[in-house]
Amino acid sequence: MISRIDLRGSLPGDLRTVLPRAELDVEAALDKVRPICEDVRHRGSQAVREHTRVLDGVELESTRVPVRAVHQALAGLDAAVREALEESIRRARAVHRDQRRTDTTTRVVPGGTVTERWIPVGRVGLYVPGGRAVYPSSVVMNVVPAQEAGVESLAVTSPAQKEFGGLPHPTILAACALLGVEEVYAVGGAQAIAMFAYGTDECPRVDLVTGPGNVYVAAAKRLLKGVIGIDAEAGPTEIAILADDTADPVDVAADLISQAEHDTLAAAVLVTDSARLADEVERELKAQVARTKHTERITEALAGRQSGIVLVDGIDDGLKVVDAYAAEHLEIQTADAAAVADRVRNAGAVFVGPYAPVSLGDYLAGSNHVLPTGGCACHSSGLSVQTFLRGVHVVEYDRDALAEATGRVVALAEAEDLPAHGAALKARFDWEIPS
Ligand code: HSO
Ligand code: ZN
Repeated sequence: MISRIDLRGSLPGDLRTVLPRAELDVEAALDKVRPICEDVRHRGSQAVREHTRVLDGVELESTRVPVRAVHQALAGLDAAVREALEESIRRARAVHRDQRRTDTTTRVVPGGTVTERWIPVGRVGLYVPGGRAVYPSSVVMNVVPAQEAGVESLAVTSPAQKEFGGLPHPTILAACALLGVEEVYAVGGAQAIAMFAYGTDECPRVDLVTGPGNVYVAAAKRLLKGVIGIDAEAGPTEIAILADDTADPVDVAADLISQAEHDTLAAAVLVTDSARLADEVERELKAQVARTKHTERITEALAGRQSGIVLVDGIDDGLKVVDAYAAEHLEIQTADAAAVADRVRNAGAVFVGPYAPVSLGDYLAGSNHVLPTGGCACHSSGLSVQTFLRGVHVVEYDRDALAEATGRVVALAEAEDLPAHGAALKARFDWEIPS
């Protein structure tokens, strides 16, 4: 059901090849989405509506969802789900509010300062998938950091659903209402990304698009990057667990299964120095998968080459393995888990000890669940307030400070054969280089 990789004895030189990763073929989808994006660019919302009719089977009167429908969806939301979403928003806001950076001013020389000002992106478009993956929690994880960053204009789009009268899924609309987002579009796929990138008569263009989507959405984002800013490309979900003999096999198995539930390509990896735990987790996986709802999907994910149980000689070696893997989510279930977690270098998010499962982070910890996948955790961060801010340097020098800098600027400009650069300073001092 799940493969074993035995690294006891010695670790391979290149640890990154120990666990292969599942990949989406975004390149292949580019040819399909290119004409759609071009069409939307030239014909605006009419093209968006036509592609929605052909691809989603929905005839849209307008691409924009009436504000009334957004509020009606909230009125129809299950009370327990509403309460849980409200608490999820409250905790996420608390964490993301604390991420806000303050401007810094550095006095470089007397009379010369550089201030780094953090300015929110003006208008953001958030893509929310429809179909099998209906994730109101992802609406929270994208909207909250944008709002806390101070983004003034925020639009959400999600595919039109035939069974909901051509509107996006009602829990998506309800989550938007709870977050105070009233600008929502019933558009999915590449046409949604093109609508945001180029703007239409019904939807003003945005500066940045975030949010997960299928392979066509990923392809459109790759194609339109530059026209708009995009977040990282989201690959299949990954969980890695570093555990020793003290971990509970029932919990470890349940956590591996929880993320395997997302997708047949999801990766579930256990790294342990305990052969006993490995055996018990394997037994538990079999028992629990048989009892869960999405047995087939989970079985395929666990049996895939992207999942496995890795045996190592000790936690030090285990840390080397999980660092090389750079998982989207990493759980530490060892004695003194906090000390082990402190030594982790590469992971999208780290979950420490027996009472911090990834599922808590998916919904309610306050942390963000949009995290780097595919090994990108070694160079990228998850979604945060920072995603929605730009740092702008503001340079202020007075006359004396500029005079003091002129000789060096002229020397460097000449070294680069760009004398006009030096001249711009000399002109201010009647072409004399101040001494
Ligand atoms: N684990 C997913 C997020 C999610 N889980 C949404 C449930 N709903 C990627 O971090
Ligand atoms: Zn999840």
